[in-house]
Amino acid sequence: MATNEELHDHFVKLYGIEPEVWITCPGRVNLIGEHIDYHDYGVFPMAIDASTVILAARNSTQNIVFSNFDPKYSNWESPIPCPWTGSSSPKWFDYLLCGWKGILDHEGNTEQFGMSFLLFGTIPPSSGLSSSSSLVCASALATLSLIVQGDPFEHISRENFAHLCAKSEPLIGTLSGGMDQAAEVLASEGTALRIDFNPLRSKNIELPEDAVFVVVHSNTELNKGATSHYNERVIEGRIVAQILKQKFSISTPSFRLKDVQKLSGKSFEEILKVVETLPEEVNKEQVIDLIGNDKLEECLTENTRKFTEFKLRSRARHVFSEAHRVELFEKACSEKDIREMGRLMNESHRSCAVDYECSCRELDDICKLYLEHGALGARLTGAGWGGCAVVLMAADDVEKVAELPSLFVSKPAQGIRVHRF
Ligand code: ADP
Ligand code: NG1
Ligand code: MG
Repeated sequence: MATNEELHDHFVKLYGIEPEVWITCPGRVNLIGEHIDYHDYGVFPMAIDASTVILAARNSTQNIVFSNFDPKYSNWESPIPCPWTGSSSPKWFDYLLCGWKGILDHEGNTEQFGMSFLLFGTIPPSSGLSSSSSLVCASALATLSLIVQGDPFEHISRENFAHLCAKSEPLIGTLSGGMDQAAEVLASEGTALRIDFNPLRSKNIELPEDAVFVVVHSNTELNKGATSHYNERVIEGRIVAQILKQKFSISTPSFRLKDVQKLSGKSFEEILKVVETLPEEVNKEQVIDLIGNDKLEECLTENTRKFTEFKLRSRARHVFSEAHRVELFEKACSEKDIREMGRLMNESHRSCAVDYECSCRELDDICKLYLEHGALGARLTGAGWGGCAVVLMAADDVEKVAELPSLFVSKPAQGIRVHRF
């Protein structure tokens, strides 16, 4: 763990100039609402203490330079103008370039300028605690803070900044939703968040005092930018949306399931019944028979055109039932009913594991172990296929899991912030 002084001295030694700004951006743990943000359904995360720090300054060279305090990540450098527009096999610096590009595009008439960044991160990477978005948001705020004077959030609202970061991260190839950037930008210390999309908005939520959330690593990782699992799920959901629009004679260009449900006027219970009539495993030709080639093309992107096999019924069952559980979780939370919160987390994990197939043996085992030791609920958090679980314990029972492996006990942390030297 580097101290603030060490980071400052490292920056000065590396670049021969003083840092101008210090950015701190938290990671997040999602308590419930997995794989539904890209369908615009509301989610329930909180920011965590583990964070990304970026020290940054304009330099007098014509270069953009990124260094990492952790020597396992090599330095990256480019002369300006840097032609970067995205990456299909992202390296660590590509996440910084997403944030940098998002701000320059937003600012419109700002020319590229030489700048030096030093990054130090304590969020376990590829573990569902959203280290990736923390890099994107920290880089965006570092860039913006070098362009504008004073408080950058007087220049752009936190909501618009989070939205901009969410639009920028897909430049590394994932068709992500906006949960992570919103959680990391909008969080207030001491409260979890209910986040809704389109338009982006958030509510601070007090967690029951007797609820303790423990984050546990399954000792497996998944780099989402390097695999196609995540995008496969997004495309499957879009195909379901096209089928349901046809079924309900709905006319909208949107292929997000929340829009389809809203326009159908159906409740969660009603739409879940319709879901049971969908086909389960289909190939590309069968999808074309169902919705036509044009509608399928609307769903696909350059890097997802190669997909040939899709699962529909179980994926849709997960999305609608998970969106419903977020509503029920918020209600249980307001009633301080931690048993019900735990039950919903267990249901969420089951749905992720069985219907969405985004768990893995190690995550299932960790959840089971905690439940056997008195946890009220345990589920994977983030995209899954490895990474972390979040466990709900009654405060009085925490000692029952004292001997078990854990990463940290999580308290809701503060969102992204900037300090000027
Ligand atoms: P996560 O669930 O943590 O967001 P992702 O797969 O989306 O997982 O992103 C992980 C990637 O983010 C890593 O492969 C790495 O490129 C980058 N990353 C995360 N933390 C750091 C760090 N401290 N230093 C450099 N790169 C990092
Ligand atoms: P992680 O696992 O933190 O990369 C991803 C997505 C979220 C959301 C969750 C699943 C990105 C930036 N984040 O999180 O938008 O869809 O998976 O709920 O891709
Ligand atoms: Mg990520």
